[in-house]
Amino acid sequence: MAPPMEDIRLVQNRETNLLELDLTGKDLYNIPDTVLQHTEVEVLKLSFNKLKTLPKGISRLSKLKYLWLDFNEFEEFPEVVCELTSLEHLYLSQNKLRHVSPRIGQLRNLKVLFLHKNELNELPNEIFHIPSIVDLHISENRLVELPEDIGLLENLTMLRGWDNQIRRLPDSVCRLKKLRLIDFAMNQLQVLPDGFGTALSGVEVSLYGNPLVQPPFEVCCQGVKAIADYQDQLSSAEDTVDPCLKMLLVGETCGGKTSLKNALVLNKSQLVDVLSRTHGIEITPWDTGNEIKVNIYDFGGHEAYFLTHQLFLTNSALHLLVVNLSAYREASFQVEIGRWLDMLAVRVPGAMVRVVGTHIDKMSPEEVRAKSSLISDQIVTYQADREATLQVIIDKLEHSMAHPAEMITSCNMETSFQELSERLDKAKKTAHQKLRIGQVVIPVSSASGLAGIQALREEIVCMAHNSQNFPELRRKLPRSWTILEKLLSAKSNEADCPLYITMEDCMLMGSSAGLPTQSSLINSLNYLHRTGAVLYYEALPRFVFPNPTHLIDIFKALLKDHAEMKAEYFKISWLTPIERRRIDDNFTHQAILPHKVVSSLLKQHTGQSKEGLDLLLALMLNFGICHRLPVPEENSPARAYSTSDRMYLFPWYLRRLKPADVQWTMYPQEDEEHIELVCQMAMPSPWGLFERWCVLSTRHLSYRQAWENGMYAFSQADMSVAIMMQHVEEGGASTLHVAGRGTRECLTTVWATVKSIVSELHTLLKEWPGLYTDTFICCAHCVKTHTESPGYFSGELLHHTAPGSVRSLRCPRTRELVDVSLVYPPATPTDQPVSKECVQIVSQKLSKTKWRPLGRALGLEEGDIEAIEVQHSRDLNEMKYQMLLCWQRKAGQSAAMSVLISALRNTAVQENAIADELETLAK
Ligand SMILES: Nc1nc2c(ncn2[C@@H]2O[C@H](COP(=O)(O)OP(=O)(O)OP(=O)(O)O)[C@@H](O)[C@H]2O)c(=O)[nH]1
Ligand SMILES: [Mg+2]
Repeated sequence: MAPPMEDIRLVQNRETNLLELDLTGKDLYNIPDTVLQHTEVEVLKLSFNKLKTLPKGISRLSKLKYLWLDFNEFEEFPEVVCELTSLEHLYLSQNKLRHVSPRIGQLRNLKVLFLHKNELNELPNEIFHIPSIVDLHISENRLVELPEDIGLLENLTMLRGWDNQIRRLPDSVCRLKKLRLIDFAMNQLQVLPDGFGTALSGVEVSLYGNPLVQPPFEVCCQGVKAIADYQDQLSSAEDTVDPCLKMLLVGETCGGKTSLKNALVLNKSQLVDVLSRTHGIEITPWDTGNEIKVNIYDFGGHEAYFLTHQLFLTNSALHLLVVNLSAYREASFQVEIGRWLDMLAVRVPGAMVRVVGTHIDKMSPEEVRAKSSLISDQIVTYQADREATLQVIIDKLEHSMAHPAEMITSCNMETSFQELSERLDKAKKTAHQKLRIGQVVIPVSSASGLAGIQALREEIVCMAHNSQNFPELRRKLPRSWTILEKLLSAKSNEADCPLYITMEDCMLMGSSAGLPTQSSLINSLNYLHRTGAVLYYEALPRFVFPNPTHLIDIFKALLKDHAEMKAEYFKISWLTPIERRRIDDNFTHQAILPHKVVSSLLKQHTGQSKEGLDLLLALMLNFGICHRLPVPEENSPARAYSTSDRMYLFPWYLRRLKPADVQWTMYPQEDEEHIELVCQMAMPSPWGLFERWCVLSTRHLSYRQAWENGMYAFSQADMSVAIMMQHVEEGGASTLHVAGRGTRECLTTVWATVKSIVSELHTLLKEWPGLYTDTFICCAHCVKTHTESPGYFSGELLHHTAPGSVRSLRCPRTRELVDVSLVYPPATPTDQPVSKECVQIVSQKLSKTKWRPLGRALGLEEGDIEAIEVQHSRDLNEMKYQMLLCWQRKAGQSAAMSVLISALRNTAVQENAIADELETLAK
């Protein structure tokens, strides 16, 4: 059915001034003749229709610059578009095209060519002879190769080809000097072209989901710089690394993991006593008698360890999900299997998983068969449900794109559209990265007789040998890297191996291994960290932990279940009964422990010196495991809640509900503005995400009350701005909220604080690449008017500023007008970076007691501050200087003069004289 005539009218776009004809989502099978009469049209939008062909007459639209034909039903390439020689943008994605006409080469002005999500096996070479192309999107096709001629696209800035079957990238991609993004995730790439890293320096590279061997995946996911360094080092000398498979035993407590490990390694039954639970993680080498060695990571299945487990998960490992088959019931699926699969799916998407059923010595063969087949069916349903959940998201996004009138979630239609299509890409990529779960349960008994153990052993060896499963097992590395690994491993095997090696010592090791520069050393350390050989965190750049198990001991000391933790501090002999009662009270109700107790527990478990203890605490803070409570100002309202001791809050131990005295009303007061951001996920939130988010956010906050699923605080920059963070879990889905409130005068601070906290969340979320999330800005008008389910604006707006002319926007749900300053954050002035001279001034003049508060006001983590203190404890000026450098390094371009000046004026710092001096200098 043709759309009514009045719909077919030319409109001049207010922003671009181009003449547009918009027929998106009109269910068109053919293009109405009236369209062809508009020969002056420059933008023709025909997305989301049912078109299979284009009429010849379309060639009359000779001024056409933009042609949108995506989400239609083209099976044959519409040749006639090749006559539209003014075309600059051609969108043909989401059709069923099997080929592209070579005549496309006639479009000499083409800049953007979108062909993704079709059925293309190959592309005509002519595409690569259109030098004007800047953006080529060929993802989600069936391409197996790219021609060398791609190197001729000298203006190309964006090259997206994810989800194809491409086996190698042509060497000529290294000639694409203008490239900013290259995305070939989810292909079949094993080897990258020589010189790729150096030639494409500064380019954003996405290569996950490829069986990369050269460079290894762990190097590629660190970006081009690491690739360049690897390739550079490799060119001087290479070593073949002995294959070693990382095998993780995961699953519920008492599933039989440790007993299974014993059976595999010792080849005899050694059942674990039922009370000897595994604490943390135990790593055991297993000699399979085969060329492939295996390192078994045995994870304690108790909830207290869930947080830290995730830190040890890496791609390219084999995961055995161990279940007590004898005790298994249909209703146990979520606890025994589902939530473990959830954890793996979001943390290491695409990982290889096998389910092992233990305790079969207690079952009849029929029972084993029945339960195994029950589990297999449940896994199939689980996977189908997960796919369906993501499909719902994908369908919704496609629907929004097809109905532009409903989807306006910002001032600018193009931004909304682009944002939706990015979210769609993300959702599709997430859906694509499925776990590789074997659906057959492997039945074993670790009791005498070891039924099924030999078969499991053979299966593991067989899987390891299959290069499709673990292509990276047989890898070549730069000789300098393997030497460094050997040196570090020798160190970790020494009887008195220290917890950490300083960067200075590590540099010496590096240079004797042939890594002359610090950056080449760091790349190699990052690689070793990702393989699990050492631990090296960018947030603690001066320390390398040669023995990961030592760190596990530390986690063990502080992450236990409630009862065990209580038992630990009750054992501390030097506490008086009164002290003990107070500590117990604080811990039970507020999850707070004083410094002396934390130190004592760490000391018991790790035997560390004072310096070592401070470093450990810094490490805890960096991991987001606990945070140090600020010591409030003498006259601050927070004073009543805190003491002058150093106190640490461990959010996982919080069991209490929201305390009644939290002064946050359900709705904002008349004179208050309310800015709220919501992060939605269609599944339970990953373990520890909310707690770690709260810990890391505390660097922007001052005084807080925390409870099991929430935190209430004030902005660090202005105590009259209140912040509330909450975690809501409902019907298998979860949302994380952060809301800020203050009077209109404080609106800029409200926005700034909420933005910083959201940015902490987005940084954290990178640790869960398989998790699909959406961030929204809650409609402030809805909140103010107590609307039950408020409308949502796109979270992308956080990164934009409102167009100057717009004063208000319509809520996407209620269509009511809302003030634009409550939807878009205020523009931040672009100002000058901090000069060396200013850094000198601040480090000389800042008073002794203010360097820590200043570091916090600048957004540094407690861990950074403590690490600086440990390293430069004898030189105060150096400490201040390093703190500022650390801030500049971390904040990058945002390390502006205005930020430093306002931090100096912060209530906790109050170095106004220095701020004035800098201000004068800035003028
Ligand atoms: N009969 C029989 N008992 C088993 C088998 N596997 C484990 N057990 C017993 O089951 C209990 C739990 O076994 P563990 O190996 O400690 O279980 P786990 O999964 O390591 O437990 P956590 O360390 O707490 O996560 C112990 O009492 C074991 O002796 C088995 O195959 N047959
Ligand atoms: Mg165990």
